[in-house]
Amino acid sequence: MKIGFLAMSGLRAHDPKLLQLGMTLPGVVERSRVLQSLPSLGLLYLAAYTPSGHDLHYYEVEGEKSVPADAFTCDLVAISTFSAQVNEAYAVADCLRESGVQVAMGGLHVTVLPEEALEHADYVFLGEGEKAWPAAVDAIANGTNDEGNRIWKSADFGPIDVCSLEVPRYDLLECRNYARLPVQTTRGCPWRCDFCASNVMLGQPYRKRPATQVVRDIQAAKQQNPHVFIEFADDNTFVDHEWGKELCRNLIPLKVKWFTETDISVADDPELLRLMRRARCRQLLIGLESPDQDSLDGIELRANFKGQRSTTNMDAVRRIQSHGITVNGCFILGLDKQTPAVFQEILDFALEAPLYDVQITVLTPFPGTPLYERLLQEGRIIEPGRWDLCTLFDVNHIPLNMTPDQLREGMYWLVEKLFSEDCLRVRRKHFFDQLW
Ligand code: B12
Ligand code: SF4
Repeated sequence: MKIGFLAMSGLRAHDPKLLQLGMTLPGVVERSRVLQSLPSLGLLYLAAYTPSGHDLHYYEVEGEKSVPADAFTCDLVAISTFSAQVNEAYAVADCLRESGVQVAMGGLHVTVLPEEALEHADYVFLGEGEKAWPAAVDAIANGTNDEGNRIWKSADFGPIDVCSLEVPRYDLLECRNYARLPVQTTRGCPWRCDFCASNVMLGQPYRKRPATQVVRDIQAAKQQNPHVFIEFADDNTFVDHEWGKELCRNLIPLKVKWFTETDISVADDPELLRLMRRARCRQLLIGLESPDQDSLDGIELRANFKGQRSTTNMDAVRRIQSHGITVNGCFILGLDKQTPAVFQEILDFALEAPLYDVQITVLTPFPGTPLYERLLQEGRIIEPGRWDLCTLFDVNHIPLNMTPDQLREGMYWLVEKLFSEDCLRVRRKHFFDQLW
């Protein structure tokens, strides 16, 4: 069969004022350029797990109108979904199916809402695809999918062993010149933040890959671009500090720069930070969520991890940055305990720490999360089912201690302050000064 792997690329946001601001603010433009250019690791894994003998192609599209003609000549197209782009993905799927192409959909959104996806896809996959996908491809190709099985559940095929994953098929990216490529070192996260969409589908504990296999994948990525920057597509890389040190020791000889997401506990371990620096870690993205203790208490449901760390977050950021690793501190706007004072408090934190990079997002009720269920029950989702608003930048809930308009206005104000030339200079100058 000719099989296409179709990624919906580009970032999503609808709020017109925010978009207008984003076009002009250097900090925002810089980061979104970087983010636009990452291929879908999930699809590259699926390609690696496709049984041999099929003709494989990777496509990136921004919407229905940009689907390349070649995709319409496939027998089967696999599409990966996030909530924010799912309506566009459904439109693309409808279009392909009208032309006789079979469509398989998987990923976070359809894992939570498979019935919705069945309206648009021939096959819907729930959870990780490494075992279900090859079985389905065989059944479709050999005409043995007799019972017309349309829903394929990862759970029916046993756990995925991340210690022996195939190399993602970076070679399918061919001549597209990606400056950054994703590599995975871990799957999942031991914590359970009530708003987090990442681990709603994994259904398996936090898993770490052997460092040697991560090295193998980076080498494969380097074959596409010897100067590639690696983005670890993890939720929380350095939970296990000893494993993290081993990983870094293995990364040092590769001389490759990298970025990852992790929790603030890395700051407790100077040896780990030194090794990360030697291994060329350029930035850690860390969910600080809010500068005040009240808002953080209770948002992590297992051990109140974020509430417990709140008072030491600023020192922790400083310790990490003093090792020459920049921190991208993420804050969520619209948490239940936040009042309109939070916008100024975030600005103060960012300037005082100071944070090299800052990411602010709006509290987003992603389907399948505890937050979504709670807000729905409380009648606080403004437009339930508006998945296109799950961008992390569009307000679709009623906060407790401010109005949706106050939340929007506060966000505009904060974006303008945080990403202005002046503020960027202050935040970044300190980082470089302390290195000398
Ligand atoms: C790296 C990353 C990005 C990258 C690359 C995205 C990409 N093209 O894949 C960039 C920076 C571009 C990005 C952008 C966005 N992201 Co993002 N991103 C991530 C991150 C950190 C890792 C994703 C990843 O690579 N995982 C590793 C791979 C191996 O796993 P996977 O993709 O889930 O694929 C597996 C299964 O899902 C399944 N599968 C997936 N697709 C299919 C299809 C078929 C047919 C089958 C059989 C199986 C299958 O099999 C795969 C292998 O096991 C996740 C966090 C997370 N844990 O998912 C957030 C995350 C996915 N992102 C999120 C969001 C909101 C976005 C944006 C919408 C933000 C925005 N405003 O634009 C955009 C949307 C991008 C787009 N155009 O669709 C949310 C999505 C929540 C949701 N329910 O929708 C997440 C969960 C972050 C969060 N905690 O909120 N993202
Ligand atoms: S620490 Fe991060 S990845 Fe882990 S559950 Fe919380 S938000 Fe999700």
